[in-house]
Amino acid sequence: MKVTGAQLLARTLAACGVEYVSGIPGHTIFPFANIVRQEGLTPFLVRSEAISPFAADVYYRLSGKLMAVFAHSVPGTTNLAAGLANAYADSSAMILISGETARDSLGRGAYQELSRQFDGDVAGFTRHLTKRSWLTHTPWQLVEHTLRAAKVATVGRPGPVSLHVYQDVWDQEIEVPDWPDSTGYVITNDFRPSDDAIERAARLIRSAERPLIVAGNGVNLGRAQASLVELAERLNAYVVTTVTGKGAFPENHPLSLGVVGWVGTQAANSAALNADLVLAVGARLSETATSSWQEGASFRLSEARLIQCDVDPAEIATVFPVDVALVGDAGLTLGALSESCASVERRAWQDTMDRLKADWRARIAGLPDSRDGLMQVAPVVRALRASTLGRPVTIVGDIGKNHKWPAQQFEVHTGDAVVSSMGAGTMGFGTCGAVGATLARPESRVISWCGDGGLSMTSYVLPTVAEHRLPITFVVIDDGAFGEVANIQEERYGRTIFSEFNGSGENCGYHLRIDALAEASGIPARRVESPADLKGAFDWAAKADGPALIDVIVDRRSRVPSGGGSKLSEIWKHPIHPWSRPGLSHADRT
Ligand SMILES: Cc1ncc(C[n+]2csc(CCOP(=O)(O)OP(=O)(O)O)c2C)c(N)n1
Ligand SMILES: [Mg+2]
Repeated sequence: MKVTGAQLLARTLAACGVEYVSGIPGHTIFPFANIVRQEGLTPFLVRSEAISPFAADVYYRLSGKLMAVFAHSVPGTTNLAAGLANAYADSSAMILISGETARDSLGRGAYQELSRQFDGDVAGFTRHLTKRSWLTHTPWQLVEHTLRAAKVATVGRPGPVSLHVYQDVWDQEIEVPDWPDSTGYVITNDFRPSDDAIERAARLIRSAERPLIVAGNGVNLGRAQASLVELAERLNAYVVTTVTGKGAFPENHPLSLGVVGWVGTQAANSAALNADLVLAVGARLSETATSSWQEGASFRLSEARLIQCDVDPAEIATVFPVDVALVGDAGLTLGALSESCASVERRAWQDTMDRLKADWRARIAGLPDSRDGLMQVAPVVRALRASTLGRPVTIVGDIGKNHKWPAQQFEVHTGDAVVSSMGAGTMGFGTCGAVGATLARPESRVISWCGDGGLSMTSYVLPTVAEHRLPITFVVIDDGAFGEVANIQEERYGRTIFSEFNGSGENCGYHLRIDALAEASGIPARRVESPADLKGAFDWAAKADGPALIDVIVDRRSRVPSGGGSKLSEIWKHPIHPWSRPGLSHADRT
């Protein structure tokens, strides 16, 4: 049978389980765009290429399935670079397909060719933002490279991959005996630590008096939430999560202490400081989770034993030395530990933690709705939680101070998902990423939680969402500023610059009408200026048959309460070299 390169690629993607293809065509990639629907894939048109990788990133995190994102040579591919880099930093996967200049024209500076240093070199550009890139010269390679790309993207630590296809390859016809079949080419993540390593870890866990489990993004990516609950209950051990690990453990569970680190809860940070054993699962022990690695801020790891489990050995013992390294899939590792450990009563530790947790809850419940007549953010989180009880919710959080409130204060229940980006932390993740959430978890209520800066930076998402009638509720925390930046500037420099939306003082009182922007795009919107109107707005949005937007006007000076972790504005004050501190000697550790 005779087939074209474009048909081969589309078929191979389908064979690898890809359902959605998202992007914008240009002349280097027309034949592929043309064939997508015919080959059983679902096209998803966006208003900017920048949307597609964020959508694919969140889609992969929530479904474990790859989305294909395509772009036209230089302008299209560079336009989606931020989302690609963001996925790479947070270990999320997708397949990027980029059209490249036809081979006969290479090196001449053809229209939309990147060729000053190397001929047709968009692949060179994406190389730094992907786990692996391929330059595809023949239709046969389209099959082989796609099979390899699907495997590399998802096995071990996930990451985005890219295929760069010369324009002339799309229409080349070849004779093939059969359609591509992925069986045997796409393998699974069933790596598990050795029995010996599990036994050494179990021995430490059994002898610990104050063990603490720190669950990170790897638990969510590894879909190991149920195994985590099983191990925590088996050990009777408390669990804290990182921000990206939020949702890995239900926060209404008696053993949950919430999020640890910069935006953590007092209970989580106290537990991390006082634990004598930390079991980190799929957690990098990153800057945000450990309060900039400062000893004695969120963790005191020089005095605690550390067991670190990760599918990528490169992430183990990067800053903090470990007592046991467990390299393997999160679910399989947690399962093996459950089989090797038993429950221990730790009354004094439990009493202390339960008291700290109750104190923290009371503090959050008592946060005022307004200060000096200006709305705060805590009541918005409370209204969101109240309006989503009884139905699974998926919150995709953008970057900025706005996302700290849900990270710290939204109580996630079984079946809920909260998706955040703490690797590259790119604005637009929460707005464009919510698109992928609706495709991955249509049964849940999808919330895009963002700031006015993030929404206006990516406002092309509004017509995209309206066009597809995606049931996303945008909750815009509107403080008329790049509030995170403004707050840090005020704390550190005593003034703001490049951060308040008032034309640098030239146009005082300017305020973008985000509700009008949404309505002009076809999304019904409400502007909320008083806490008393929050409930009505959330109830209205819940009933919307399609997207809705709530523009919440809040105090520019609002700040998330400190749960003990160190703030970004403080990190310059401290030395950040935990390895230079005295701690357990090597002899103690072995
Ligand atoms: C693409 C991008 N540019 C710049 C930054 C740096 N940055 C972090 S938070 C922030 C301000 C966010 O403003 P907004 O969306 O209004 O949220 P707020 O902090 O006001 O809640 C900026 C500029 C970033 N993270 N991503
Ligand atoms: Mg803002």
